[in-house]
Amino acid sequence: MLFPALHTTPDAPALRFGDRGLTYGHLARTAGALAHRIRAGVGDPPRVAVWATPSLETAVATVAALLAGAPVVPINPKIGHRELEHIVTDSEPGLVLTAPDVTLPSGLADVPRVDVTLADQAAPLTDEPDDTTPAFVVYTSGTTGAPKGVVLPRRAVVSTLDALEEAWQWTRDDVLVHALPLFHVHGLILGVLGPLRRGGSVRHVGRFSPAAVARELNDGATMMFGVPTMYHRIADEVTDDPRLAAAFGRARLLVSGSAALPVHDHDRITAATGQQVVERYGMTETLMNTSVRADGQRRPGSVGLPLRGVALRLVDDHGTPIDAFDGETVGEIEVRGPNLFTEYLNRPDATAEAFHDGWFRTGDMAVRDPDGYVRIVGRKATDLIKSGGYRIGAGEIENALLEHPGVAEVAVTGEPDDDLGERIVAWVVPHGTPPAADELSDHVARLLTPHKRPRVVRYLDALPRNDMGKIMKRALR
Ligand code: MCA
Ligand code: AMP
Repeated sequence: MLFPALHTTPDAPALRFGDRGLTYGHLARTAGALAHRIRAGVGDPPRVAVWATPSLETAVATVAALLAGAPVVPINPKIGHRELEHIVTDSEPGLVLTAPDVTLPSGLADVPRVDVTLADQAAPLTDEPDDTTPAFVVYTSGTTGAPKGVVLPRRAVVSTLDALEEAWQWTRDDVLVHALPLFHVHGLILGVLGPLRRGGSVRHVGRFSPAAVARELNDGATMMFGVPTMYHRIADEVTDDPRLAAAFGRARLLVSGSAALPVHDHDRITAATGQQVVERYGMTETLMNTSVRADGQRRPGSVGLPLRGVALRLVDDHGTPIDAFDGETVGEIEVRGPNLFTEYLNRPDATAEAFHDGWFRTGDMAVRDPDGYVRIVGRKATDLIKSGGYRIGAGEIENALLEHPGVAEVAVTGEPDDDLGERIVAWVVPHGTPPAADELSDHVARLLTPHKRPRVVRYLDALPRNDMGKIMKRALR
């Protein structure tokens, strides 16, 4: 059973989005009724798309689909038409679940729509499927090509959330606050299903601002989840605002993930609030791998120890395991455990390539301290960019830009950015008169999604290439 509190504590608060909330009893009835509709309507394969606005309806739709045993494909509500077409064709959802007031894009016109209503109708909960059943298909970028659908079984969700219960001493008394998008692992699986599995509650504040999060921390919230960009903005503001700093000082736990939180931001937050932010490290394919424990030593720049059930090793360039715990020897992180995905949907080739002797190759480079603490020092692939905590492949942006008539050649790179971690830069050899930077940026936003748009466009007469004709991206930096 994924969410025991649906059966045991009907009067306890479960979800709050702005000023709308649901108790566990109300959630059980609403999601129970929706689960019956999903089972009756979904067909085969039984996947459902969820139009993942930051709303109660998204949370209810997700819980209902999980109760029904229909894997959820969360869709970014700002998605562009090319990316949507790919996801719909690849995942073949039998239904799309959405809040009632939404106009869906034409790319979903052929998928039967079910409006999620919060009417308090009585419906018995269905029997839940077993642990190997897929719970989610989450689309995430690779270095080349279109995003891949990561198939996550229920077992992965359960094992990750229960390992975090232990690491963070996470209980039903915790009230989580965040402003994360609900179409990725961080906001949806950790940030909504996490509290529901514990029997606690989540308050989503909508658009992120330090003030909105602080209001909830002053009003009983105990934990915050965020990406480093959010903590960077918090660090900027708490430094000059003692009242804001006091609100963050009140939290039981501030957790950062999805990208590295720079030591400078750790230090500024600690100086102003007395809090030491806890970092955890995960991936769409692996859910959570490591974390600093609530009762463990906080060490800025470190993502802590492997979580319960997770085996982690470092390997060298030849794939040979590295024994060193010396804080110096760098290797690629490989992981194994019940937290892992089962496959990339429709991509046996990519699935096979992602594993090495049964271990998942993360592409993240790290060192281990003598006490086992893991420190991530970089990534193997320069063509994966992390901007605002979103993973973005250079290749998909290059392909999108090449569709613009004003672009003859292009290379996309990530450049250090204080706020976003990395910003997307497009190096363009124009075809005729160079198009305005905004035009190229809007082109990518329309085709793919706004967070994949280049923030900087630089024009060149030619791209640097080696003797084989391959673009030398390092020469662009
Ligand atoms: C901007 N906008 C546009 C355009 N430009 N819309 C259309 N066309 C354009 N050209 C819109 C955006 O959609 C957005 O709307 C608003 O204008 C501001 O956009 P932007 O500047 O991109 O926002 P930002 O200030 O850069 O956002 C920072 C952020 C965001 C809030 C931190 O990056 C964010 O939410 N990041 C979270 C990423 C995340 O959850 N990653 C988890 C991956 P609006 O504001 O209305 O949206 S899962 C994972 O990584 C693993 C498992 C893990 O370890 O967690
Ligand atoms: P995604 O698949 O979008 O979930 O991105 C996963 C990637 O985010 C990982 O492979 C890491 O490169 C990065 N990541 C997640 N958490 C952290 C962290 N705490 N520190 C550094 N990198 C992180």
